[in-house]
Order: sequence, then structure tokens, then C-alpha cells
Amino acid sequence: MDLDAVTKQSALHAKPDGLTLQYGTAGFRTKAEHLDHVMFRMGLLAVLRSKQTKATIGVMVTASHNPEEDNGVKLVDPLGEMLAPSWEEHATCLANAEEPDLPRVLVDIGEKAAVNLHQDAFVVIGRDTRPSSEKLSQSVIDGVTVLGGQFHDYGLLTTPQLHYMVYCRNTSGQYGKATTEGYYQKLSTAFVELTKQAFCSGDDQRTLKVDCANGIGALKLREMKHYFSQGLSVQLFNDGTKGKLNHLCGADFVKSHQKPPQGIEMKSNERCCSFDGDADRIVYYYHGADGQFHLVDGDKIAALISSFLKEPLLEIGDSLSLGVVQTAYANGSSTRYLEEVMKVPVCCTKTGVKHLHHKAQEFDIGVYFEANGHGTVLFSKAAEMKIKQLAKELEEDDKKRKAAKMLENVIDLFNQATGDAISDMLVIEAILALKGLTVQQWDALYADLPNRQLKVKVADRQVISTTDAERQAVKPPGLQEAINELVKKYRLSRAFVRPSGTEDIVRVYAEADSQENADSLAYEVSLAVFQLAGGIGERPQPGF
Ligand code: NG1
Ligand code: ZN
Repeated sequence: MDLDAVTKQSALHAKPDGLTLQYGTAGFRTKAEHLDHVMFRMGLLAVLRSKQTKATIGVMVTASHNPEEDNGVKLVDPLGEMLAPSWEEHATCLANAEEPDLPRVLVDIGEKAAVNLHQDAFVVIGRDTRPSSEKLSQSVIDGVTVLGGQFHDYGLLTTPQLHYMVYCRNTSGQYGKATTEGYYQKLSTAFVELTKQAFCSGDDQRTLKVDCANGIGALKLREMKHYFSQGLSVQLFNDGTKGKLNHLCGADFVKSHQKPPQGIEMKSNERCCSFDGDADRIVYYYHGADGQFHLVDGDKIAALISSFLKEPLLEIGDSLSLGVVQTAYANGSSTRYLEEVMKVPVCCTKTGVKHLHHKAQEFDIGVYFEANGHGTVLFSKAAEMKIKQLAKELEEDDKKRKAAKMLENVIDLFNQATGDAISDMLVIEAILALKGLTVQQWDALYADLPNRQLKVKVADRQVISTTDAERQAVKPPGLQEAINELVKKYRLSRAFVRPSGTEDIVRVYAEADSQENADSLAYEVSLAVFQLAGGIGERPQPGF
């Protein structure tokens, strides 16, 4: 390592004194103007990680669903997975080192992680459409090059596309071609194959309105839609030509406000969906004939997909295990439906897809979704091989072979590297077409318990710590007891609080038998947080 060169270059990306940031649930995330040094340093870190793993590492510049003024960065590990936890610590150390300490911290990481510095390094970079992203990704490149790493800058990509590129490059192209063209082809071919047997129930069924959050999803879906236009026609809204990224639109807005985004025309019973700013989340919704808004969220996506998968899995023999992984935010009704009606095992993990992903690997087929619409289905290598073999060796007209073929297409259609709004959308559309289901019928699988999510500002959100997959607060003293008392006041109720990993706030979640009760419970719990966990600013107010 040429540490003098690092010091010199770093001076051009100097860290503001005293600023500390944490590699959180989704990497580093904050106001874009505070991130230049972090980007440069993540370029450095990506080179070390690449040398250590002897593989291509990805760096994505995005702040997902957060406001346009924010930005962020996360590293993608060799198999398209989130960065390993021990390296998250290295990332935090490196990002927070004061300028003079930078070379020493870098050497330290190299030693602790036993990095062979003579090894070559290769880093791929992608970015979202934020105005700050281009310059920040250049800072990543500066970091990569000063340590002698090679790189390929993909420019504008959705986050899942970058994960896909990394995965392709590290499996010598076996998974697919590491180009956007390769991505479009792989997914569309699987979609077209899968929907071949679908009963065509008129044009209405095959049209989908997509709110792209004024983000990167619009650009990529516009490029891609010609590849599957025979099976599905998508109409893009909030495509970035007018509105502001994530402003009053996008999956996060729709999910948290439980109302439609601005900028989309919805007729009653029309199927609509929203992506988030970097296209790794998707939620569906529609207006009922009664004019009411209905949200079909990540929990219902998991229910639809797992009920669809059960049939072909049964057909090929029931030796492959199927499980669903959720977080504490999953609606209580969805958990009950999966366990009691579907008879599928359900696990609960901490928030953040890396936790869900990890848990999902314990099943042959692991369906994981956060309620906010971030998720996918993972097939174990053994399951994939078994399915592909059956699809190949059985007689043409064998029912078992048909089931295996169908599963094979499902494997190809899911972005196995990570949750992906485009890939999830195509899977959902294929299932609805194959089953001849309308969005209303899908929504009717079970009725969501009314719920409310709120944010509370506190001086230091780390005063709250949790256990039991974040469902119980162990600190500050008295908070959990207070929550328990409040929950007792309502029927079918549940509430929990946790510090956000991506924003400087505490999140409150409550559900109950009516919206009014869910709202009151959420308000009362917010007040308890405000009082017991050092609330700042205005006290929480009742009413929404
Ligand atoms: P935080 O801010 O830690 O709650 C949010 C989402 C996560 C995940 C991350 C990363 C909720 C309640 N939380 O995390 O599910 O998607 O952002 O984007 O939706
Ligand atoms: Zn996102």
C-alpha cells in the first residue's frame, strides 16, 4: 500500500472534524454533503475486501427511500450478499478515523483481516439518480484507484442490479451475463417461460401501473419493458421527468402513510405498485369499488408466493423444506395465516434484509420479506440442483416434470442475490396470471390488522436496546413495562419500539382491532418513549 499516496488523496476528500457515522442496516446514510470522505474510504475498503476474498466486490451509492438530499453507500460481498458483519466494523472504523490516523487504521484492517496485499482487486460501482450520486461515486473510484484496484463503473443501476452484477462476475458468468442486457434477458426469459401456460383473461389483467418513486427504477424498467411486453404491459408513473425522488411517492411513502402516491391515476380495482428510490422494494395497492384504498404489502407478497410454491413442491415430492422469514413489523394476521392456514413454518428476525437473508438460508426454500416490500425467495444449491435435474430427466408430459420446470423458472426469475422490485414484480405478475387471480382476490387471502408506525425524536436513540428479534425493549428501564400496560388496554394488540438503523429516530409500531385503537396505542407508546428515552423537540401529539 502506498500510504503517502493515500494520505495525499485523502486530503482531497477530507473528513469533517468530529463527524462520526455508523455502518448501519443499509451501510452509511446521511446528508449527501457529509459523505465525500466516506465514499473515498469505502473505495479503499472495497479494495481490501476484494483482495481478501479474491473476488469482485460491489459498491452502491444510494440512500434508497430516503430524501433526495441524502445519500449513502453500501458494499456488496462476492455472492451478491450484504457485507459480512466483521467488515461492517472495519467500515465504521475507517469512516470515522481522523485524517492523520487513516493510514494506520488502513494497515490495521489489513492485518486484522489477513489481507494479502499482493492480490489483485476488482470493484464494480453503481449509483442511483440522486444529483449527488455521480460526484460521490467518483470519490469511491478515487479510493479504489489509489490502492491500485481495478474497477468497472456501471453508472446508473438499481441496487439489485449491482448485486446481480457482482454475483455474475464471481460465478464466471454461470448465473448470467454481468450486463444490464444480461439482467433483462435472464429475468424476461424466465417470466415469459413461466407465464406461457397462463390462461389469458383479457387485457385488463395484463396491465400494471408502476409508481417509480421518481428514481432509477423508472429508467431501468423503461429499458426492460420491451423484453416482456407480450406477457405484461407496464405503465410508468413518477418516472423522474417532473417530480422529486421519493417525494410523496414510492413504496416507503405508500406503506407508511397507507395511501396512494401522488402522480398516479388510479381507477377502481386497477392493480398498481410502487418501487422505492433504488428499486429494491415493492408494494401493491388498489382502490376498491367502494373508493377505499387497499395496501397489499410485503407480508401479502410472501403469502402469495409461498402458497404458490407449495403446489409444485408437493408435486415433485415433499422433501424440500419451505419456510417464511419475517420481522416484528409483519402484520399479526399474516403470521397467523402462514402458520395456521398455510401450515408453513415462520421465523422472526431483526429488521434489515441481511438478517432475513441469513435465516432464510436455513430452509431449502426460504421466502423472506419485510412488511415494507423488501425481499425475495432463496433456493439452496441442493434444492436448485434437485429441481433442475427433475426438469431435465423426467418424461415430457410427466406432471412432476411440469412442476419442476415451473420451479426452475421461478428460481431464474428471482434475483437470488437480493430483494429486487423488478424481479419480485415479475414473479407476482406471473403468479397472478397463472392462478387467474385479481389483486382483490390476492388481497383477500387474509385481512390485515389495523396498524400504525410512528417516529419519535430522542437525544440518543442508542439508549434503547432490544431483544427477542426487537420485540422487547430491555433498556431504558421501565419502558417495556410501560408498553405492556398500554398493550393490555386494547384487543388483538401488539406494540414494540426500536432505534432506527437508517435514521436518527426511534420507530414505534402498534397494531390493534381497529385503526382508531392502533392509532391511540401508537400515540401512547410514543409518549412513553418520549418520556422514558429522552425525547427531544415537540412531544408526540395524538391524531394523524
Ligand atoms: P430502519 O431505519 O432500521 O427501521 C429501514 C426499514 C428496514 C430496512 C432498512 C434499509 C422499516 C421499519 N425499516 O430500517 O426494513 O428496509 O430501512 O433500507 O421499514
Ligand atoms: Zn431501497
